This record gives sequence, C-alpha cells and structure tokens, in this order.
Amino acid sequence: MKNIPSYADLLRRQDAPPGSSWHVYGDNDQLGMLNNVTPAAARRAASLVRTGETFDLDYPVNRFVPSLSGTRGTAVHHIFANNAHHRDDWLDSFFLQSSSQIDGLRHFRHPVHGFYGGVVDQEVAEGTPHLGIQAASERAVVSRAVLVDLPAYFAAAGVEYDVATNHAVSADDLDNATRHQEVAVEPGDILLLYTGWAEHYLSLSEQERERSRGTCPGLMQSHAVLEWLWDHRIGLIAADNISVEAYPVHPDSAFFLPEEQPPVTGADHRGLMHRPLLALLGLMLGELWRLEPLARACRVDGVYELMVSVKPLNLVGGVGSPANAIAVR
Ligand code: UVW
Repeated sequence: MKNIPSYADLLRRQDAPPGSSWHVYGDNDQLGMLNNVTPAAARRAASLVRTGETFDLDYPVNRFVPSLSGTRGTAVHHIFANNAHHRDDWLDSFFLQSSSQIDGLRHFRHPVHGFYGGVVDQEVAEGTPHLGIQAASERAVVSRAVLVDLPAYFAAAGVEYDVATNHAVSADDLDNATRHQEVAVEPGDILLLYTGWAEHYLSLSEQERERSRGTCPGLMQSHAVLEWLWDHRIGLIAADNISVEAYPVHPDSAFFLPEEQPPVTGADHRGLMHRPLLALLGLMLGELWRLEPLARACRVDGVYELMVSVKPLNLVGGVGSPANAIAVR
C-alpha cells in the first residue's frame, strides 16, 4: 500500500481529527488497520509454516467467570432434541467479549470526535452494518504474527516485572523486546503481546481472583505507543490480558480528559488508549487470547514469527466477537 502517512503526519491533520487515520484507507472504510493485512501478508504467513504444529488461541467460553468487566454475564448453554436421535443447542446470555475476543471498531467512540471514520452515533445500532464485526469476519484474516514474550524479555534485561500489577509497556520496550528476540515487525503483522497475565489469573484461588480482577500489565497509554503501532503498520494487536493496555490506566496516560467523571458501573475508561486506538487509528484489539502454550513453543526454538488466522463471528453490526484464532508454526 502506497502513500500511508506517518503517525507524525496524522497528528498534524486538519482535514480530520488529529491523530486519526480517517479516510486514509478510503472514505467508507470499515476495516481500519486491518487493511494492512494483504494477500502478500497471507502468503508470507504461509511460508513460515515449518512443523505444522497448531495452537488454539481461544480460551473456552465462560473461562473468565465472573466477568472481568463486571458488566458481562455468564453464557448458559442449552441442548434440545426434536426426537430421540437428534440434538441441537443455543446459548443465552452470551456476552461476545467475555472470553478470548476481538474488539471491533464499534467498541469505543472517541469522547471528542466520535466513532471511527466519522460514523454518526445513530448508525452504530442493532441491525445496522456500519463498523460492525462482520467486516473483519468477511476479511477472513490470515497473516504473519510476531509474538512478543514480555516476561522473558524483562527477565533477560534485568527489568523488574510483576504480572500481578499494571506494569506499563513502552514503545522502547517493544523495540528492545523484538530486538532481543531477533525478529522484525513487518507491515500487516498481527502483534501478539504475551504478558503472562491470563495464566497467572487463572491459577489464583477464587478469593484472589476477586481481589486482582481488574489489574493487568499491558501497553502504556502514550502517543509513543500509538506511533509505534501505526508506523509499523501492523494489522491487529492481541494480548493475553484484559485490555491490551495496562489496566487500571497509568496515571501518566496521555488520554485523560479533565472533565470526565468516574463511571457509576463497569470498568473505568478514563484515560484508556482504546479510544484513540479504535476510534482514531482503527486498530482492532484482541483480548484474553490464550498465548501461553504458543509462547512456550516459541521459547523452545527461538522462532517468534508464525502464521495466525482470525475469524470473528459474521454478526452484522457486532461490536465484538470471540476471536476464533489459530496459530500455525
Ligand atoms: C476495558 O474496558 C478495560 O476492556 P474491554 O475492551 O474488555 O471493554
């Protein structure tokens, strides 16, 4: 793809919100940075398959119960039969973002500029397609992925890292970790940010989980991180944590609004980088991905590049979806 502006160029825009990629991929764009995943990226991914070992990157539905957000219910599975030789089933109370998931472009609007591409609020509704997750499903994403093993990198670099905290990962950390792993991030890549959080959380007792529910390491809320993600022209980022970003939000987040009040219910979104990531840059986010077995395999042979496929539900107007992600090495 030619003529993609740099993040510094985006910040200088006057024809659209500063820091936004609106219209860079076309006037009615529905995919945002997923446009960086081209057929060339899929071919490149296929060329990386060596052993044929496959990895399910999804945790089971209901693996994170009670919900981490505090506002998502527990799915209830029902089975029925039309006759003695038949079974069929359905789910009630299935919150699409309650386990391994993709946050689509409907998930957050920007508090000042609104939804990605200037889509008006009324168009983001049940039964309308604008910015819905079906666009990502129909794209049938296959791309090269790079796994960034943060615990291993921090250990090698002598950096103190506690997975039970909201340790904030900087753009320099991303540079240093990929250099340490001797792997370069290429346009169209899926960045897999392995923090170790999900396995840590799942190993806790019920009471410990209750106490630690809302805290995880992840990306620092900064323009330097946005610049890194945009200028590397990645297609998607996914992590094994709650929010891709460090949560609770770092006090030095560049994205706080002075007038914003804390929420009455649910997660506190003040200062969250989800807003510029989704609504300004158009970068979809994968959360709660099951990356631990893959990270272990990468450590064994030192190969951190692989093929990943992602197939969200083809739900017209969906805000998010189970990831249905698979890695092949
Ligand atoms: C947060 O709001 C912290 O995460 P999510 O994307 O799951 O809503």
